[in-house]
Amino acid sequence: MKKKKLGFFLVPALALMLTACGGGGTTEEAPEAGGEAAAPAGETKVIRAGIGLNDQHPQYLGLLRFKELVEERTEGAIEVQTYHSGQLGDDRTMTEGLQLGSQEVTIPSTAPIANFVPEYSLFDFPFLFPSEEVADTVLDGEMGQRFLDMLPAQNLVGLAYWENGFRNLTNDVRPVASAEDMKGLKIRTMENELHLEAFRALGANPTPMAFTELFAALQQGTVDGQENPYATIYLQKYQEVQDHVSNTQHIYSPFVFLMSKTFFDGLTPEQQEIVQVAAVEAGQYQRELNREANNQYLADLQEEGMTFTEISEEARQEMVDLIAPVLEKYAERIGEDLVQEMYDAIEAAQQ
Ligand code: TK8
Repeated sequence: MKKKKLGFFLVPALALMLTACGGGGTTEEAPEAGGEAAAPAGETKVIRAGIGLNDQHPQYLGLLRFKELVEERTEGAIEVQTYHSGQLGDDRTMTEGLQLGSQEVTIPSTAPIANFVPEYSLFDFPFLFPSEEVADTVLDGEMGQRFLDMLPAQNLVGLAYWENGFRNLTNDVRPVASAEDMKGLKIRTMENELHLEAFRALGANPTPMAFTELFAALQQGTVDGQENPYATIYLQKYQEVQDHVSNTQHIYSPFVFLMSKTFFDGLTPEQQEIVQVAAVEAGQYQRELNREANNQYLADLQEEGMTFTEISEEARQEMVDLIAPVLEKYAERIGEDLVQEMYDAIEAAQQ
C-alpha cells in the first residue's frame, strides 16, 4: 500500500513563509507578520525550532523553557520560534533543514540521526541502557560527548541529550507477552535499519515510516502496531486506534538537541554559551517532566480501555537472544572498540 504523507501540504506553505523571514535565521525585521516591532538592539537572530511531538508533550514544554531562557539571557537578541507536531517536517527533513540552514533547531530521537552518522545506531541497540539514571550518566559524560563530537562533520552541532524514554509496543491485533505473539504483526518502526532488523529477528513484519504519518497509518490499518514511550502513546492518542500495550521496554530512546552548525558559528561566543547552557538546563527540566509522564500514562492508557500485558523476565531474555546476531553485525559495522567502550561506560555507571 502507498504511504500517505500527511505533512505534504503543510510543509511547502511553511517553507515559503519561513523563506520570507530571511535566510540563515537572521532578520532585521520582526520575523512574523502582524506588525510587531523588531527587537530593540539592531539585528535579531531567529531560531526556528521544530519537533515531531505535539504541544502537550514534555518535549515541547522543554522547548518552551529553552525559548524562555535564551530570550531572557540574550535580552531579545535571539528570538526562538517554536513549532510542534511536525509542522516543519519529519525528523529527517528537519535535520536536513539544519544542514541546509533553512531551520536552526530540532530535537530528534537518536534513531533517525543514524542516517546521518551511522555510529548513532549504537544508542538503539535493544536493551542497552538498564535505567534512565545510567543513561543520564553515560550521555552526560565522556561517552555522550564523543557522539556529539561526530555531528559537526555533518554541519550539525549537538548541544544536549534530552529524553524520549523507554519504548513499548502497542498493537491492534492481540495482547503481546512474548516474541511468539509478535509473529507477523505489521509494526511501524522509525526510519532506522537496526530497528527494522531487530523487529524482523523477533518475528514481526516491520515497516519504516516517518512519525508524522503514524497516526493515520494506525487508524487506516496500514500497520497493526508501533512502539514508543507511554507519554507519546498517550499524548498522541494512540489509545484511540490501538487496543493492546506491553511493557517491552526494548529501547531507551534519547533525544539529541541539534542546532545548525552554520547558525551556531554565526553566534557571538557569549551567545554560543547561552544557547549551550540553556539546552542543557531545559533538558534537565524536560527529563523530569518526561519521567513523570512516562510513569503516569500507563495507568491512563488502561483506564481508557487498552489491555496491558507484562513481559516476563524469561520472555525478555528470549528477545535479547533473538536480537543478539543483529547486534553482532552492527557492532562490526560501527566498530567493535566503540561498542565495547559503550558497554564499559554503562557498566561503570552502574557501580
Ligand atoms: C518525534 C519522534 C518520535 C519517535 C518516533 O519526532 O518517530 O517514533 O519516537 O518521538 O522522534
